[in-house]
Amino acid sequence: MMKRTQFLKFMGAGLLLSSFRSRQINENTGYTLPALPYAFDALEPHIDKLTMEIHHDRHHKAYVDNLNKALPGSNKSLEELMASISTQPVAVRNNGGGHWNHSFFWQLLAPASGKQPSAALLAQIQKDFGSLDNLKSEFNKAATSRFGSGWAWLIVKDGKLTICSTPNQDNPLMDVAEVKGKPILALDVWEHAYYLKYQNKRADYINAFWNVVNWDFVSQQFNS
Ligand code: MN3
Repeated sequence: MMKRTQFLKFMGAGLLLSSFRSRQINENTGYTLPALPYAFDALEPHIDKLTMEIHHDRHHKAYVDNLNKALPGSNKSLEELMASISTQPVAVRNNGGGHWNHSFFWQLLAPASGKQPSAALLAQIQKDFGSLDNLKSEFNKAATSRFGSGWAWLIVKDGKLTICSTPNQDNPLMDVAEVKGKPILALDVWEHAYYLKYQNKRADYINAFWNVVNWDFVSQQFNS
């Protein structure tokens, strides 16, 4: 049996240890990797399980870890960072952009459901592009023609829907972006997003992507 004094010492050490741990965690919170809102295989066969696993657990995690290294103790929101990214070192631009872009991307994907844009979003699409098919073909062009690594975007700019693309991990929220606006849909066209399943056939990946667009999320972004 443990004596009372030993027991108290034991408990005290435990409390010290746990308060030290929680202090460590608080100090190190910074930016955190959001969980995927569905299983790794939920987007099969359009986006495969292994790609999703590596993309989220390794690539996105690395952006978060490297952002925390580049900006220790930061309490700025990612949106604040994006709006003043020209004042930040390149590591913050690349990793902060990577963190925002992927956090957004996971949410705008969902298991294939056959759902469509909301009535309000569809009306705006028809106004600005003529039809959803035209929007898709314009978006596909931007995604296919982005040279090297980057993203294709559907944004709201001056009350209109606009398609653009960015290099690397830049996005239209950044003050340095060529075309600025509020993103409502995006596609990651880095090779790490599709190479395991589609190899050099980026166009096949882009076509498959439309099957797993979460139109509920995209419509919410449009309305907000
Ligand atoms: Mn990526």
